[in-house]
Amino acid sequence: MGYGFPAAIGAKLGNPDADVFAISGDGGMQMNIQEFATAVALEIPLTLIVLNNGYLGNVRQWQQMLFDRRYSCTCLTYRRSCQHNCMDPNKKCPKYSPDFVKLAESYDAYGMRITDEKDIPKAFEFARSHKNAPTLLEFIIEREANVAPMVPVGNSLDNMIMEI
Ligand SMILES: Cc1ncc(C[n+]2csc(CCOP(=O)(O)OP(=O)(O)O)c2C)c(N)n1
Ligand SMILES: [Mg+2]
Repeated sequence: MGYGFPAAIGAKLGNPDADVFAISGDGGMQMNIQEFATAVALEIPLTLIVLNNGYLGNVRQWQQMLFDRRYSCTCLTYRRSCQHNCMDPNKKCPKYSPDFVKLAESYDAYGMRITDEKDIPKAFEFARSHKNAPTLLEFIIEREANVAPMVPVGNSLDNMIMEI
């Protein structure tokens, strides 16, 4: 986590003629978000693709599948005043936490939020049009979508779950 953005800066510096894309979750993106300062200062046109499910999803998936959906420290829209045993990821949640578009713009970079598949081509055109600063494309995705394979806690690779 957090490796993609700085690695993409290095990739673009080493290959200035290549189009460089970094793909990250919303949690991973925040682990080195300060590298916006570097990319903006060096006028590096990267495309940052953030898949935003509002969770540290990989860990939430364990809690969901193996611990009866007892979510702990994985919901990125959690607030202290939330119901302790919240089971509804969409109920009264803050809409954006953080607002990645504002965050990108606050660094003098570009940002766009995509909530509809039909806007994907427009989003990449938006990114491609910027030649002197990074563009963050925030894709809002299904909150509780899961991924395979996964290794259950305390198990060996032999017990990997291959299908969700
Ligand atoms: C530096 C670091 N800290 C913690 C982890 C453990 N970890 C693996 S996936 C994950 C959550 C990732 O969340 P996000 O980036 O939002 O992606 P998602 O799983 O939601 O798609 C965590 C905390 C890690 N891999 N690397
Ligand atoms: Mg996530």
